[in-house]
Amino acid sequence: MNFELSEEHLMIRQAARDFAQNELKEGVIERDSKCEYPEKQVKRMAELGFLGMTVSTKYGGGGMDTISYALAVEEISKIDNSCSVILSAHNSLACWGIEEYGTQEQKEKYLKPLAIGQKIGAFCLSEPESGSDATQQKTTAIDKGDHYVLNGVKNWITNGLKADIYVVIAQSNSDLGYRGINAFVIDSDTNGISCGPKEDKLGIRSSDTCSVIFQDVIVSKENRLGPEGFGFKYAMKTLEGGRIGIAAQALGLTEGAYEMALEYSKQRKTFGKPISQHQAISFKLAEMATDIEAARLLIYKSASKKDNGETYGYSSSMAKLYASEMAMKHTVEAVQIHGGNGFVKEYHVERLMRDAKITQIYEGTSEIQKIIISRNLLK
Ligand code: COS
Repeated sequence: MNFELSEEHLMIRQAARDFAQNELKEGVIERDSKCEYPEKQVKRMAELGFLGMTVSTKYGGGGMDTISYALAVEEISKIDNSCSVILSAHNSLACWGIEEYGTQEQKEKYLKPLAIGQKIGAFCLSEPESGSDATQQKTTAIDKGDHYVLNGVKNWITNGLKADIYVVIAQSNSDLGYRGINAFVIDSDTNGISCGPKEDKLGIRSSDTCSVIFQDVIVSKENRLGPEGFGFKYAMKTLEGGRIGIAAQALGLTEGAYEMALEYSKQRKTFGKPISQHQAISFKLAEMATDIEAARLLIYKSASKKDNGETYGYSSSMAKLYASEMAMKHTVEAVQIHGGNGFVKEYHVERLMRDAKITQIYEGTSEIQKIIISRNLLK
């Protein structure tokens, strides 16, 4: 058992750390307040190779492993969780499945521009009535011989407004239940596709989350990903990997909050000594550090299983469950350690606390992770 990161991993971590500190920190409070999309910062992520970092080099990607990806998401999430979710959704939810299940033509046409960040990808699965129970797709993709016609509404789509390419899950034959569901790769400017307004959210406020509406959208058969009826499994496999990214996001933002709380507690004095010297505070710090380490081990283990070609869905659900729960708990504590200052935007911790909440919700709520984990135990 080796707990050491390789030289290459350390270099990637340092590059992501430098990028986050030097290029994301400035303006992060304003972007969050104004819900301003980080246009310039996303362009830089493309230039630095973070978009498409996990795509094979033969399609123009970085050819990096999942540990590298988790490290990049972790570092960026210490500062800017809107950027980290843009990166995470692009790599895990859009690129991964196209590379894994797409045809050569689909990879040439769609994966290559995604891999270099020339185009942005989004994953359209959730619907107003189908989130946790993803089998209940109401968006239809009716087979018309040489093409499908899509109708329906997708909700909570990260990168929805900015994406050039959508991966879309839709029901083609409701009599077959989940076996009638298909996955498609579609240009976002296809006739009949439109977006709802950008959602005004509690956290990750500068990322663009919106609904995507499909109205008589004609999609060629060549755009179906995987065999007929594979869409539900395509979505489930995609989410298995996506959860490693969300877990890494939860880890990174908790570390960000913890580091600030630790520093603050050494500076701030009450009753004649730094508050870190009061057991009420030092115990909180000890719990934070322990949970951060435990989450890190779960995440890296899950990433390592994925890289080694092992089954990892159970392990990525555990990592996401643990990391997102501790993120919520400890970002609240980090605000508490900062006292009144923690409630003020300029101290950054309140933003991380707001950002933490979504990690317990997207790509499967904590309750869904418990279903997946317990089913695995009981099968
Ligand atoms: N990978 C591959 N196949 C999977 C799978 C996975 N992770 N999870 C389920 N499947 C397959 C099953 O093997 C089954 O196929 P077969 O009948 O051919 O064996 C099929 O999908 C249906 O499986 P199951 O009966 O377990 O489906 P359920 O709908 O009952 O599963 C859960 C329930 C909650 C476990 C499943 O729907 C799930 O993981 N949902 C996640 C939803 C989610 O995260 N939503 C948030 C979306 S935010 S983008």
